[in-house]
Amino acid sequence: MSIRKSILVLSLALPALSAFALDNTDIVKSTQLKDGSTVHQFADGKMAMESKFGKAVRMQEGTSMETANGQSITMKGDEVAKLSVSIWQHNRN
Ligand SMILES: [Cu+2]
Repeated sequence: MSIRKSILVLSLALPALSAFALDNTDIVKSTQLKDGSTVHQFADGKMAMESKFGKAVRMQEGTSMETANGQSITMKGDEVAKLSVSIWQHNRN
């Protein structure tokens, strides 16, 4: 059985597991930062960092970030696990 098929079977078997229901529509806003990373904002207002290499990375809540167009954003939350799932699902397709 392929990995892809076992994931499908697993997600059908566990419809109540919220992580499997998560997709990129949970991200309401993605902002490119000056250093090449991206800050994603979820519907609940919390944020997660994606490095310029496309991996979910940690950032201390309250950290000030500079956007590519020179604005300043303050980090809210640190939803690294949530973003990891979104990135994983995105790359799977
Ligand atoms: Cu950040």
